[in-house]
Amino acid sequence: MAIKLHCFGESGNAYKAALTLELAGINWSPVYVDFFGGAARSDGYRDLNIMAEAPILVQGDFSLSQSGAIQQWVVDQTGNWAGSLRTNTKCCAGYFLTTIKCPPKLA
Ligand SMILES: N[C@@H](CCC(=O)N[C@@H](CS)C(=O)NCC(=O)O)C(=O)O
Repeated sequence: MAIKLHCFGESGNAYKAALTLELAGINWSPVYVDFFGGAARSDGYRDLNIMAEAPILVQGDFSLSQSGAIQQWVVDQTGNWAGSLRTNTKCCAGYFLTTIKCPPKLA
């Protein structure tokens, strides 16, 4: 079933999801959201995504918002870009340390 990503070019979050779909070799197509024209605030779009955000991935009755969740979905579907446990652990640790702004001694 066709995979659509509701997105717009200026959105880094949409780009993140689109790039992952593309690099994983998934057959998908974009649906342009006229974000700056207020399309994401329309009732129709809110029916699709109650948070009124882009991107959102739609495949038939299935829909998924949040660029990170879309990336994980791509990994789950394809096994591509999963990385190794070791790399992922390092990434998570790095993210955690930079996010909580550890004192330099701990980081
Ligand atoms: N956590 C979300 C954030 C998505 C997001 O904030 N998208 C922006 C466009 S880049 C948006 O739609 N914002 C809604 C608004 O500002 O009203 C994700 O990663 O997908």
